[in-house]
Amino acid sequence: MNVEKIMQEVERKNPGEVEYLQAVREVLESIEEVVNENPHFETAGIIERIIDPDRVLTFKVPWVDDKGKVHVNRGFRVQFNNAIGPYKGGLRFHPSVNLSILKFLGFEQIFKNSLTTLPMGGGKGGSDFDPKGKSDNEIMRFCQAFMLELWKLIGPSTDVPAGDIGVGGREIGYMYGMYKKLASENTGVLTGKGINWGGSLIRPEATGFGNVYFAKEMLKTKNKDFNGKLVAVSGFGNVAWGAITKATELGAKVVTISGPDGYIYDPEGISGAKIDYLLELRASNQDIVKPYSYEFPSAQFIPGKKPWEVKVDIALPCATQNELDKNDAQMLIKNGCVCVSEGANMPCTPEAVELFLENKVLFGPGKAANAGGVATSGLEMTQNSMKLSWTREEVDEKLHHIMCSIHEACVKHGKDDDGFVNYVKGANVAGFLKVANAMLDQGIV
Ligand code: NDP
Ligand code: 2IT
Repeated sequence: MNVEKIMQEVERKNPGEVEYLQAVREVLESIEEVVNENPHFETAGIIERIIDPDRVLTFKVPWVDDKGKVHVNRGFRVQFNNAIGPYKGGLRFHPSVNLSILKFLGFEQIFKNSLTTLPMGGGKGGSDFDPKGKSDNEIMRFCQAFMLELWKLIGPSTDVPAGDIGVGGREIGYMYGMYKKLASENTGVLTGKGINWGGSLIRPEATGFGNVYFAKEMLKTKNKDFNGKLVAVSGFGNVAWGAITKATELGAKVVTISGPDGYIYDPEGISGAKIDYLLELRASNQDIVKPYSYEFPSAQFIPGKKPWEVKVDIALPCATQNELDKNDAQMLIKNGCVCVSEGANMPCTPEAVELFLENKVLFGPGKAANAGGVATSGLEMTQNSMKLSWTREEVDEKLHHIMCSIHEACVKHGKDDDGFVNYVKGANVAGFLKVANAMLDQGIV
C-alpha cells in the first residue's frame, strides 16, 4: 500500500477539505503495515471503499426568527460506512460546520464505533446554524425545520443521529418530537433523548466519564492514577463537564476550562458548586467563560490564550478540532505533563501528536478516548429495543467495561517491541480490522 499515492488521489477528489484529509492520512499511516501484511484488503479495494462516504446528503433549512425574518441554513448528513451496523454519529450545529469537518468526523466515527464493541456504523451530520444568542423558540423552529428534511434519511435500523457541539438534550428533544410526528412512530431513532422518553441514564456524562476511564487505564500501565494530580481541561461544554466531574471524583484537581475567548485558571480547583455554575453558563447559550472569574475570586481569566501553558500532570482537550498545536504540546511536555487524553475529536494537530509520541507521553486519541459517548448511545439503542431502562450503576459499569476493552484493543495493536504503546496506531488498526473484515464478508456493495 502506497500512502502517498492514495493521498494524492484523495486530495484530487476532495480539494481543500483540510480536516478530512488530515483524518484520512492519520488512519492510512497507522494501517499501512497491517494492510501490507494482508494483501487481500487491497485486492478487495477496502481502502478506497472505506475512505469514501457511502453517501453525502445536503439540504436547505429555511426557518423564521422571532422577528419574522427568514433565514436559510445548510443541513448535512454524511452516511459513511454501515458494514458493522446502522450509520451512527452525532449532529453538530456550529457556524464553522462544512463538508470537510463533517467528513472528518464521520470517517473517525467508523473506527470509533468499531472500537466500542457494539454494532454501529459511522456517520455524522449537522448544520452551519449558530445556536448562540437564539431564543428557545428559534432553536425549536430550526430543529423542526432541520428534521423536516432529515427524517426521510434516518431510522432506528438505518441511521441513528445524536448530539455533538451545539446539540444537546434540548435540541434532541425538539428533533425527536418532529421525527415522531412525521414518521408516525415512537422508536429509538435518535440517542441522547430525555430520561422520561427513551433516553439512557449516564448518556449526558458518558463522553467525559469514558475519557477519564480511558486515561485511568493508560496511567495504570505506568503505575499512576488521577489521585492528587493537576488536570487541564479545555472547553466548557458537555464533554468537558463530564470529564471534570469524573476526574474530580477520582481525586484530581481540575484547574482550567476554556472558551473561544480565553481560559479560566482556578488553582483551587473546579468542582462542586463551580461545576453547577458552569452548567448555568452553558445553559445561557453564552460562548464565554469570563463570568466564571467574577463569580469565584480564586479564578483568573486569561484572555486570548489556551490552557496548555499551565503546569499540569494530565491534559484533557475537550473543545474542538486542532485546538492543541505543536507549541502547546511543547509547553505541556516541558511542564511535565505525562498523559493527554482527547475528549474532543482530533483536538491535537498531527505535529502535536508526533511530539507526544516522541516524548513517550501517554496519548489517547479521540476515537478511542472519547468513544464512551457513542458507546452509551449504543447502550441507549439496546434499552430502546428491549423496551426497558437500566439503572445508573448498570450503565456506568457497562461504560467502564467498554472503555477498558478499548484500551486493551489499543494495547494489543499498538504496543511496539520496546513495550511502548502507540495508542494512535492501536486504535486505528483495531477499529479498521473489524470493519474491513466485515466488508470482506459482505462482498462488493
Ligand atoms: P458543546 O457544544 O457542549 O461544547 C463545546 C464547547 O467548546 C462550546 O462551548 C464551544 O464554544 C467551545 N469551543 C469551541 N471551540 C473552542 C475553542 N477553540 N476553544 C475553546 N472552546 C471552544 O460540545 P461537546 O462538549 O458535545 O463537544 C466537544 C467536543 O467533543 C467536540 O469535538 C465533539 O465532537 C466531541 N465529542 C462529543 C461527544 C458528545 O457525546 N457530545 C462524543 C465524542 C466527542 P463555541 O460554540 O462558542 O465555539
Ligand atoms: O463524536 C461522537 O462520538 C459523538 N458526538 C457522539 C455520537 C453518538 O452517536 O452518540
